[in-house]
Amino acid sequence: MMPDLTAATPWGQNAFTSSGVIVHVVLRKLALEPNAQTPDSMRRCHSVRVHRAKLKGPAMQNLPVLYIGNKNYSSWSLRAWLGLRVAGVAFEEKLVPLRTEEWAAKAPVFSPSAKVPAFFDGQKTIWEALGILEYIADSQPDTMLWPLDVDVRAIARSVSLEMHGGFGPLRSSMPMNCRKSLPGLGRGPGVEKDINRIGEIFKMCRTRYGQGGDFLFGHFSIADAMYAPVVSRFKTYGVSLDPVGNAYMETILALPDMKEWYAAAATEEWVIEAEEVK
Ligand SMILES: N[C@@H](CCC(=O)N[C@@H](CS)C(=O)NCC(=O)O)C(=O)O
Repeated sequence: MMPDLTAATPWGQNAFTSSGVIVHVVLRKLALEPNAQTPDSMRRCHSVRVHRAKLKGPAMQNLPVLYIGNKNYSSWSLRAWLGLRVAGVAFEEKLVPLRTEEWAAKAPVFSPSAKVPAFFDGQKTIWEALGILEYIADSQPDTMLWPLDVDVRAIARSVSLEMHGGFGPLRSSMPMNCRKSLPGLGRGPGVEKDINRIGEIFKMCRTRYGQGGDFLFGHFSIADAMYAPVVSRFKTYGVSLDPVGNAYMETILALPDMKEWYAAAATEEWVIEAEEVK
């Protein structure tokens, strides 16, 4: 069992976000169109934020902790963070800046893989963005993080895993950089093929499975969390898709949680030269 780092604060406030501890509580209600795969009990309205507060002291002690890296650069952190936020999971975030001495000291302690994201639920640590989101989907099914229908869920898992293990050329040539606008850059070998495949995925999901809402499978799912950093990259490097894909990208970028992530990234002062495309 990993040590309970939630209670320990030797790292100090500087290790965390500029706003300190952020606690986010949302009653996620799903506003789905009447849909054969959605029972009445699950047809609630989507992402209604009813409470957001900063809690201090004892009130936050039992919250799970999500360890993340720099918001400007850490695409895997964004996947887990956005999934938890849109799903309405209450958590405390702890940001440890990548490639710093602080990182070298802490990462092996908070995560078995020494990578972010890592999620400590008070008893155990879960790592890998997809592993964390799968855990929330399993342990809190009301979050509706996967489509209900088994067949549709299988497709959602397939596209999520395609993202988890694929698109290496795009990921290395177009590192996530929320602060920058670099249209036309990042076109390394193999990137065009990745862009085309991602465009196909967005179009296929939206047209076949997206009728119940604006996301890949209608309501927000893990698949959207997995592709959110790709949308961010396409914004940074000026990648345009077909009208269906472009509308989907607008939906992701307009999410209030996505905007909050961007606003925090804009205030970060760390610069990782190796991640900066010139
Ligand atoms: N497959 C992992 C990837 C995690 C990952 O590579 N995270 C990066 C930050 S975006 C990291 O921790 N890098 C630090 C390092 O490699 O030392 C996941 O899905 O979470």
